[in-house]
Amino acid sequence: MKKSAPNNDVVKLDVLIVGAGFSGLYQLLSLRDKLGLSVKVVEAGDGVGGTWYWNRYPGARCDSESYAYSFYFDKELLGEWQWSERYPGQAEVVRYLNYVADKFDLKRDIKFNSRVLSAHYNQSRNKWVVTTEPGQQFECTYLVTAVGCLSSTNVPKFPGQDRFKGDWFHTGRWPNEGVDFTGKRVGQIGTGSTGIQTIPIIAETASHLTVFQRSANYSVPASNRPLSADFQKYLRGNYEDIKKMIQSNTNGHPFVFSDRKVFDVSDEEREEIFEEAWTRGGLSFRGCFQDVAFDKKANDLAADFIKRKIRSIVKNRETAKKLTNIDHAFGSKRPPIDTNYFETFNRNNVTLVDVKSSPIKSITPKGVKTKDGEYEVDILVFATGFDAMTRALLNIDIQGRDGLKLRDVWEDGPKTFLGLQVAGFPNLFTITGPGSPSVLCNMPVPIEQHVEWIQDCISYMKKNKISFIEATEGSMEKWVEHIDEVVNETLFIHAKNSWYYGANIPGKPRGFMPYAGGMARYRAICNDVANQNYVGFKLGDTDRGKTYTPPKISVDILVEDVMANRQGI
Ligand code: NA7
Repeated sequence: MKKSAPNNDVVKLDVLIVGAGFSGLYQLLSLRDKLGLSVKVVEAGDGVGGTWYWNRYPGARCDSESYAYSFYFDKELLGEWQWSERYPGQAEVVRYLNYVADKFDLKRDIKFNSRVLSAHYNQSRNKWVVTTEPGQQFECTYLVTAVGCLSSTNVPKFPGQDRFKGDWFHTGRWPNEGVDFTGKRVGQIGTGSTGIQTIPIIAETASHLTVFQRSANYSVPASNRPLSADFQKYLRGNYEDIKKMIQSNTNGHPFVFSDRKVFDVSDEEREEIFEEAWTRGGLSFRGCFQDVAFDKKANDLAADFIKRKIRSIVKNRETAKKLTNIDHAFGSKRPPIDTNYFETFNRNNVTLVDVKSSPIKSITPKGVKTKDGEYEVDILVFATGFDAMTRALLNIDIQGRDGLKLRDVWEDGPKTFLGLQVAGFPNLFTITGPGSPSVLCNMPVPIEQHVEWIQDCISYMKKNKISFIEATEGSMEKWVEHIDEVVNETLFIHAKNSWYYGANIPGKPRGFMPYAGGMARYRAICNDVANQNYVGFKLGDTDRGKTYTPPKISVDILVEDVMANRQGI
């Protein structure tokens, strides 16, 4: 790392945003063009896209429907952009984000190839001082992190890994130029949403693919297809209704959960409904009954249906047994959708190795050694996920009031108020931070909500001559309690080994990180907080030495007030 730039090179700004994915781009536009502030974005990659910039692995595809995986803040943009498929591939999402960045002339304010190392709050000047890897310094009043929830990769540390003679890649840091698997023996570790996407594609060209599965997973067909001209026409005429739907329902996806319950219908009728949902494909499968996501007995029937489907697809009985030996409730871990995943195990160049019963002991120079033997491979693919939701923030040395370190505050797990702020870190906003619905939703929906909430908040501060805002300790503690309360009403508690709980990273504190109370309820709470002059936050004016904490009502009462908006997970 080079030395920091001399002081006279410090870039002074109203706002610095970290990250140029969906969140960073829209936040830049919102604060620069709508509020007229001086704003820059710093981005580690050399292009826009965030998680989509890095995740270029074969088969990378969004599991939200394209027309909902879009910005809805600008009518013209909605009218101009046409998605080509039901589920957009990685390259198309990156094209879309470039289109947005160019349309709104955002790139001139983005500093690429620039990774934030530290961000320290200077209390006497009420400024954040931010240092980046090329040694650039920024000084800003507001610091907004738009670093994504799934951006810091998890590469497990197996003994002997550095002695491996072949090439290895993590799906979340895929080389720009791609990887040629033709005629190669490939080993892949991981069968989460990512692994389920890569496996069918790698199998097409590899001489042999060995899949190392630790946990078997449910998956429903994506039924991906080109969007027809008729559907495109329908979209153009109905964006307002779609917007209303995705912004008012529980998970930001363009479907509503059915009212009917699993046991309200006959066995035959239930089978038909599951069958129809399976054929339609995609994430809406879980919405075909109202109680699949809440009631374990209802969930068991959905799980049983999927397992029967897997058995009907996979010809080898042993392989089918490994694939259906699933240890969690359907949807309690992120439910993948796929294209030919289970079918791929019928190929004679694909082998499934169960590394739960026969764990990986080491990586050898030639391949992967499990308890039962060694598998020689030329290329090793780690589809092993992310240190989700916290690592990207903790990788930055963030220090708030009196040198308070975020790493210390989060030592036992992340704590925030609304996922938006942490007590002790004034004017630091964390878009889709832990404690917000984020990964449980179609991401652009919570992103737009956070960006607009932050814009309104800063606008309110300017109008009222308030120079800092900071979550109070009390509201943060109450929010953390509330996160636990709501998750206990869901089936997520049946998969405490998921990355939602931080369980995929050895030594990471365990606790459910996203907010499971539903986007509708969350939005209502955020609106109430803002409408009540930012109850739960401490606001003040450093120039006049005044600090003001809105009295009003406490957060737990507020939460009860909006419980009525609850709509499932
Ligand atoms: P996930 O969902 O965290 O999946 C990672 C996979 O890697 C999963 O099958 C893990 O098994 C496996 N894994 C992780 N560490 C190991 C070790 N040490 N040994 C064997 N297997 C391991 O990440 P994805 O990238 O698939 O998806 C993340 C999100 O990105 C997804 O939800 C979408 O939103 C996009 P495990 O299940 O932990 O036993």
